[in-house]
Amino acid sequence: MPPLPLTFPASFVWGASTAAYQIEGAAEEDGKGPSVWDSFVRREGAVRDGHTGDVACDHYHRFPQDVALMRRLGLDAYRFSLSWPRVLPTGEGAVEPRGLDFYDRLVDALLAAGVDPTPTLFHWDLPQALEDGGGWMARETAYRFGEYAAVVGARLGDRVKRWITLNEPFVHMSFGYAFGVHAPGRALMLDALPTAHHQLLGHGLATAALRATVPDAQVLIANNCTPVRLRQDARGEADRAAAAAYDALHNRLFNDPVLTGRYPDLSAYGAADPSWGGLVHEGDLETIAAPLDGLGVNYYNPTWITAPASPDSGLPFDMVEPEEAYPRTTFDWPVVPDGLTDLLVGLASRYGAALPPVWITENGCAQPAGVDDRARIDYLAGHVGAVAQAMERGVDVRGYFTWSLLDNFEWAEGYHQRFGLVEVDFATQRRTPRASFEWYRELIAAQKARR
Ligand code: IFM
Repeated sequence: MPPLPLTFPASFVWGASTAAYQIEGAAEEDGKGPSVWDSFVRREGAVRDGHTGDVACDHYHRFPQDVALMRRLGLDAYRFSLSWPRVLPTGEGAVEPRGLDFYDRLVDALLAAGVDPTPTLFHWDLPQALEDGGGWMARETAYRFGEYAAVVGARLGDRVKRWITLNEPFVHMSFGYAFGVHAPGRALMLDALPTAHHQLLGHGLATAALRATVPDAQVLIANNCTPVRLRQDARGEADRAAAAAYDALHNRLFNDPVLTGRYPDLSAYGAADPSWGGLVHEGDLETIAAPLDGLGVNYYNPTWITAPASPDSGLPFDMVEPEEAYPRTTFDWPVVPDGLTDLLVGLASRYGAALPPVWITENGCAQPAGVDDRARIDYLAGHVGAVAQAMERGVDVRGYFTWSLLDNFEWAEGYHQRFGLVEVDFATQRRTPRASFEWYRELIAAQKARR
C-alpha cells in the first residue's frame, strides 16, 4: 500500500461523486419524463453494445444500501446529481412530486448517516422536451434551468447547503453538441459554441435562484479542467499558439466568464466579436460572473497539443500523445498526478484573488473488473498527494471527491469502463467494496482522527 498522504486541514472535506443517469435507473418510474440520454441510448450504435441507463445501479430503489456504504466509508460529503426530468418531466411547468420526494428521502438518509449532500443540478440529462425546443442551443433553456433551480432550492434548501450548478459544460458542449458522441448527439462542430454561453447563462440564473431560495447557500460550478502540455519535440511558436487556443476552448471559455466576467479571445474559433454575433446580451456576463463560493475542478489527465499538421483540419490545434510512457487506465487515459498540481497552481496564478476556494469535484480512474484494484489505489494516492502539494504551494483547496462511489453507466462506453470504489455486478446488483474502498476508508479515518 502506498503511504497515506500528509495531513490535511481539519475542515477538509472527503467525498465521492456520482450522477443521476449513471446510477439511478428507474428511467420511466414515478412520472419521470424522458431525458436526452433516454433517447440517445436507443440510437443504433450510439452506446457500446447497446447498453442503456434504464436500470444502471438501480440506485433509485437501492439508495439506502448505497448510503450505508458511504457511512462505512466515512464520507464527509456525497456529490450526486438531480435528474431534471424526474423533478420537471418536460423541463418546465408542473412539478412531479414523486421525483422531488425521492431526492428528499435521499437527502434525509445522507444527513442521518453524517454525510453532507452536495447535489449537482445538471449532469447532462436534459429533459427531451427542452431538447426538442433547441436544447442548449436555445437561450430559453437557460431560463428554464434557473426556474428548475428555484424549485429544488425551495424544497431541499433547508437541509442542503452546498450546491453545484453544472457538470463539465465543456464536455457537454463538445461531446454532446459538437461531435455528437454523447446525447443529444448533434454534430455541429464549431457551431456548437452557443451551448457554452447558454449553459453559463443558466449557471448564472441558477446561482441567483439558489441564493434567493436557500439560506446560506454555497454555490459552485464543476468545470472539467486540463493542463495543456507541449511535447519536447514540438515547442515552436505555432505549437504554443495552438496550446493557447486549446486552453481557451477547454479551460478558459468556462472559467474566465465565471471568475472574471469576460470571455477569452476566441478568434481562433471564428468568434472574434465579443458579443458572438449578438448571442451574448447586455448584462449576461454580469449574471454569469455572480460571486461563487467555490470552483469545482474535475481532473483526469493533461492534454498534449501541437500546431495542426494540416491547414484543412478545421481546428487551430491537433491533439497528440505524450512522449512519456505513463501508466494508462482501461480508458487508455494517461495517469499523471503532477498534472493536477500544475493545474491547481496554474489556476491560482492565472486568477489570483478572483479564484474562490477550489474543490476537486471529480478525480478517479477506470480499471479492470475485480476487487483487487491496486492500480486505483496508486492513482488515488498519487492524486491526493498532488492536491496536498498544490496546497503546500498556497492553493486553497477545500475538498476532494473521487469519481466514483460505484461502477456505473459510463456514457458511450456503457458498462465497459469501471470507475467505482465499489464493484457492481450489473446482473445481480450486488455491490462489493474494492481494495481501494478500504484504502480510502483508512485515509479518511486517519485524517478524521487528527481533527
Ligand atoms: O463518468 C464521467 C462523469 O460523468 C463526468 N466526468 C468524467 C467521468 C469519467 O469519464
